[in-house]
Amino acid sequence: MARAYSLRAKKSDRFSFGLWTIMNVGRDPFGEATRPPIDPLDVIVELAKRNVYSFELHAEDLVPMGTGARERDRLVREAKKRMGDYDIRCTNCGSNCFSHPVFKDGAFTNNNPEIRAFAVQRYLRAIDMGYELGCRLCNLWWGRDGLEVEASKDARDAMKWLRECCNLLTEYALKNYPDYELSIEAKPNEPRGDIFLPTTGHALGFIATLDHPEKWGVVPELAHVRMAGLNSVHEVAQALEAGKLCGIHLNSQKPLRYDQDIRFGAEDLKEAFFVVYLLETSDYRGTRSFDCHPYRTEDREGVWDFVEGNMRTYLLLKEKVKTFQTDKEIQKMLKGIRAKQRPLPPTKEIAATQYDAEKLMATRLPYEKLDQLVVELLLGAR
Ligand code: XUL
Ligand code: MN
Repeated sequence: MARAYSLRAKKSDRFSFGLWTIMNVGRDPFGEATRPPIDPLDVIVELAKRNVYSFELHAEDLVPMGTGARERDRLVREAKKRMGDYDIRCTNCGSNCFSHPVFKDGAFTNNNPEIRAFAVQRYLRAIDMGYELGCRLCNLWWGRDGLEVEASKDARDAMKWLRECCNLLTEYALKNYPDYELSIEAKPNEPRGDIFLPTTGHALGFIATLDHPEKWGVVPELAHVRMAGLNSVHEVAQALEAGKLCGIHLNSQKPLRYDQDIRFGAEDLKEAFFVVYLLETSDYRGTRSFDCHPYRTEDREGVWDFVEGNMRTYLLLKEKVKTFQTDKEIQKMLKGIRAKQRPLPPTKEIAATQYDAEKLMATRLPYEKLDQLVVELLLGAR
């Protein structure tokens, strides 16, 4: 039967990949690389050819640490040229302050203020580079900012240092690029035993304490939420409802395990469906960005199967969202369950009302049927 929709990505789908996801060579803590590296400039072109809307990067993905100023300028020029020639944008430029051994005990929360300042400097340069590449978001994932040894840092100091560094970045952005935004990507652990601000909720609480909270948002990553055994749909929903969703990292993950970072939808289709539902039924205009990597068993060709797979799953789930919204049985059921919504009365009235618990609990909640309908919809039976 011919499909009424296409599984081919369009620029208007706003798909995005981190350069580092494609540059991943399959190394893990127990094994060496299993495929050859791909040059970041080639990654930009290959993504563009597949109708990917944008890429994200750490400045160091394009310009490795230690590169001289002239070579840095050449690489940025070359990236811009390829972006123009092949029609692809850059939508987030962060900094890698986690790989180099200087950051072995953290960047923004290192006990050494000189290392903290060095990390800030790297982010300032990432903001400069991002601006040159036409992007307006600097997403911060402070992977090494955490600890294993509780005695080694006072977590209250860590909060103050994180705040100081974030405020410095805001000051710089406001002064030089007033339309630049910053965001925090939370993760509970890995590579540290515990990372500071482990969830998006923690990040939102922290942002409220910054000098300019309005400049800051969050970029939840589904796998990070699932690593903590939490509900990624709710995390994205909270960020959306707070008007703070700057971006999203889509991927997949078995709960409570090491950071698996696998293809979107590979493990958790129902959760993935409800995330797509949130993105597609809200006013979110950001990218649908994939932050995962091909299985270690893949060769170079498999990397592009991985790219296509992420986008195809998203497009399929987007179609399922439309079916969900037009399925008469599901919608009728939802209408019944969610009833007529209205604001609660004033406390005076609430305090004086006689609530009849027996009567209130009699409302039927046909959740077995509802959930089965969603399962059938996802399985293609509706
Ligand atoms: C790590 C992770 C990072 C950030 C970018 O788990 O998600 O790749 O997205 O630094
Ligand atoms: Mn990520």
